[in-house]
Amino acid sequence: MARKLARGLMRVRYVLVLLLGVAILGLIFNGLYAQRLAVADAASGVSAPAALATSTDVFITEPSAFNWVFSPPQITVTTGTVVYWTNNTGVAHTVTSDPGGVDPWDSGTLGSSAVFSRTFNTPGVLAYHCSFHPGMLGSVVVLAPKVYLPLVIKAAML
Ligand SMILES: [Cu+2]
Repeated sequence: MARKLARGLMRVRYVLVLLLGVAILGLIFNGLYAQRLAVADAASGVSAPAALATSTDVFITEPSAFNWVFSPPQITVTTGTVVYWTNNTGVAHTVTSDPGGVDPWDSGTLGSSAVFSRTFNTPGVLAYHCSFHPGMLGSVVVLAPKVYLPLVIKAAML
Protein backbone atom coordinates (compact mmCIF):
# COMPACT_ATOMS: atom_id res chain seq x y z
CA MET A 1 0.00 0.00 0.00
CA ALA A 2 2.72 2.44 1.09
CA ARG A 3 4.82 1.34 -1.88
CA LYS A 4 1.92 1.93 -4.24
CA LEU A 5 1.44 5.41 -2.80
CA ALA A 6 5.15 6.17 -3.13
CA ARG A 7 5.11 5.04 -6.76
CA GLY A 8 2.05 7.24 -7.41
CA LEU A 9 3.78 10.25 -5.86
CA MET A 10 6.89 9.59 -7.96
CA ARG A 11 4.70 9.55 -11.07
CA VAL A 12 3.06 12.86 -10.09
CA ARG A 13 6.51 14.38 -9.48
CA TYR A 14 7.72 13.10 -12.84
CA VAL A 15 4.73 14.68 -14.64
CA LEU A 16 5.23 17.99 -12.79
CA VAL A 17 8.93 18.14 -13.72
CA LEU A 18 8.04 17.32 -17.32
CA LEU A 19 5.39 20.09 -17.44
CA LEU A 20 7.83 22.58 -15.92
CA GLY A 21 10.41 21.66 -18.55
CA VAL A 22 7.88 22.11 -21.36
CA ALA A 23 6.81 25.48 -19.94
CA ILE A 24 10.42 26.73 -19.75
CA LEU A 25 11.19 25.51 -23.28
CA GLY A 26 7.96 27.14 -24.49
CA LEU A 27 8.96 30.51 -23.03
CA ILE A 28 12.44 30.30 -24.56
CA PHE A 29 11.22 29.32 -28.03
CA ASN A 30 8.39 31.86 -27.96
CA GLY A 31 10.92 34.63 -27.30
CA LEU A 32 12.99 33.49 -30.27
CA TYR A 33 9.88 33.15 -32.44
CA ALA A 34 8.62 36.67 -31.63
CA GLN A 35 12.07 38.06 -32.39
CA ARG A 36 12.15 36.30 -35.76
CA LEU A 37 8.66 37.59 -36.62
CA ALA A 38 9.70 41.15 -35.83
CA VAL A 39 12.78 40.80 -38.06
CA ALA A 40 10.68 39.29 -40.86
CA ASP A 41 8.21 42.19 -40.64
CA ALA A 42 10.97 44.74 -40.88
CA ALA A 43 12.58 42.94 -43.84
CA SER A 44 9.34 42.52 -45.84
CA GLY A 45 8.28 46.15 -45.36
CA VAL A 46 4.68 45.01 -45.97
CA SER A 47 3.23 45.30 -42.50
CA ALA A 48 4.74 47.85 -40.17
CA PRO A 49 5.36 46.74 -36.59
CA ALA A 50 2.61 48.08 -34.33
CA ALA A 51 4.85 50.48 -32.44
CA LEU A 52 6.14 52.04 -35.69
CA ALA A 53 2.85 52.15 -37.61
CA THR A 54 2.55 55.72 -38.82
CA SER A 55 1.74 56.11 -42.49
CA THR A 56 1.65 54.29 -45.82
CA ASP A 57 1.43 55.57 -49.39
CA VAL A 58 -0.73 54.43 -52.28
CA PHE A 59 -0.22 56.08 -55.67
CA ILE A 60 -2.77 56.43 -58.43
CA THR A 61 -0.81 55.75 -61.59
CA GLU A 62 -1.31 55.10 -65.32
CA PRO A 63 1.01 52.20 -66.24
CA SER A 64 -0.43 52.16 -69.76
CA ALA A 65 -2.69 54.59 -71.64
CA PHE A 66 -6.14 54.98 -70.02
CA ASN A 67 -5.34 52.19 -67.58
CA TRP A 68 -5.39 53.76 -64.12
CA VAL A 69 -4.56 51.74 -61.03
CA PHE A 70 -4.04 52.01 -57.29
CA SER A 71 -0.44 51.09 -56.64
CA PRO A 72 -0.03 48.94 -54.68
CA PRO A 73 -3.61 47.63 -55.04
CA GLN A 74 -3.56 45.96 -51.62
CA ILE A 75 -1.88 47.22 -48.49
CA THR A 76 -1.75 45.81 -44.97
CA VAL A 77 -1.59 48.20 -42.04
CA THR A 78 -2.10 48.11 -38.30
CA THR A 79 -4.84 50.18 -36.65
CA GLY A 80 -3.95 53.85 -36.33
CA THR A 81 -2.02 53.97 -39.60
CA VAL A 82 -2.63 56.94 -41.88
CA VAL A 83 -2.86 56.02 -45.58
CA TYR A 84 -2.05 58.69 -48.17
CA TRP A 85 -3.34 58.37 -51.74
CA THR A 86 -1.61 60.60 -54.28
CA ASN A 87 -3.05 61.09 -57.75
CA ASN A 88 -0.06 60.90 -60.08
CA THR A 89 -2.17 61.00 -63.24
CA GLY A 90 -3.65 63.82 -65.29
CA VAL A 91 -7.21 62.58 -64.70
CA ALA A 92 -9.57 62.98 -61.72
CA HIS A 93 -10.27 59.94 -59.51
CA THR A 94 -11.87 59.09 -56.19
CA VAL A 95 -10.93 56.75 -53.35
CA THR A 96 -14.30 55.35 -52.27
CA SER A 97 -15.10 52.41 -50.03
CA ASP A 98 -17.18 49.61 -51.57
CA PRO A 99 -20.84 49.47 -50.46
CA GLY A 100 -21.53 47.53 -47.29
CA GLY A 101 -18.13 48.10 -45.71
CA VAL A 102 -17.76 48.34 -41.93
CA ASP A 103 -15.91 51.66 -42.02
CA PRO A 104 -17.10 53.64 -45.09
CA TRP A 105 -15.38 56.65 -46.65
CA ASP A 106 -15.27 58.74 -49.81
CA SER A 107 -12.46 61.06 -50.82
CA GLY A 108 -14.57 63.10 -53.21
CA THR A 109 -13.00 64.12 -56.53
CA LEU A 110 -9.20 64.11 -56.51
CA GLY A 111 -7.70 66.18 -59.31
CA SER A 112 -4.22 65.70 -60.70
CA SER A 113 -1.57 65.75 -57.93
CA ALA A 114 -4.23 65.82 -55.20
CA VAL A 115 -3.58 63.88 -52.00
CA PHE A 116 -6.21 62.23 -49.84
CA SER A 117 -5.45 60.79 -46.42
CA ARG A 118 -7.38 58.65 -43.99
CA THR A 119 -6.65 56.97 -40.65
CA PHE A 120 -7.75 53.34 -40.33
CA ASN A 121 -8.87 52.40 -36.83
CA THR A 122 -11.23 49.48 -37.52
CA PRO A 123 -9.67 46.05 -38.16
CA GLY A 124 -10.95 44.29 -41.27
CA VAL A 125 -10.56 43.95 -45.02
CA LEU A 126 -11.78 47.21 -46.53
CA ALA A 127 -12.29 47.14 -50.30
CA TYR A 128 -12.45 50.38 -52.27
CA HIS A 129 -12.69 51.64 -55.83
CA CYS A 130 -12.71 54.76 -57.98
CA SER A 131 -16.21 56.11 -58.64
CA PHE A 132 -15.22 57.24 -62.16
CA HIS A 133 -13.39 54.10 -63.31
CA PRO A 134 -15.01 50.80 -62.25
CA GLY A 135 -11.84 48.85 -63.06
CA MET A 136 -9.84 50.70 -60.41
CA LEU A 137 -9.95 48.49 -57.33
CA GLY A 138 -7.99 48.35 -54.11
CA SER A 139 -8.16 47.13 -50.56
CA VAL A 140 -6.79 48.00 -47.17
CA VAL A 141 -6.26 45.14 -44.73
CA VAL A 142 -6.34 46.62 -41.24
CA LEU A 143 -4.86 44.45 -38.49
CA ALA A 144 -5.12 44.91 -34.75
CA PRO A 145 -1.69 45.40 -33.15
CA LYS A 146 0.21 42.16 -32.67
CA VAL A 147 0.37 40.62 -29.21
CA TYR A 148 2.75 37.77 -28.62
CA LEU A 149 1.43 35.26 -26.10
CA PRO A 150 3.73 32.63 -24.67
CA LEU A 151 3.33 29.36 -26.59
CA VAL A 152 2.31 27.63 -23.36
CA ILE A 153 -0.75 29.91 -23.15
CA LYS A 154 -1.42 29.49 -26.89
CA ALA A 155 -1.31 25.71 -26.47
CA ALA A 156 -3.71 25.92 -23.53
CA MET A 157 -6.14 27.91 -25.70
CA LEU A 158 -6.25 25.25 -28.46
CU1 LIG B 1 -10.32 56.72 -61.41
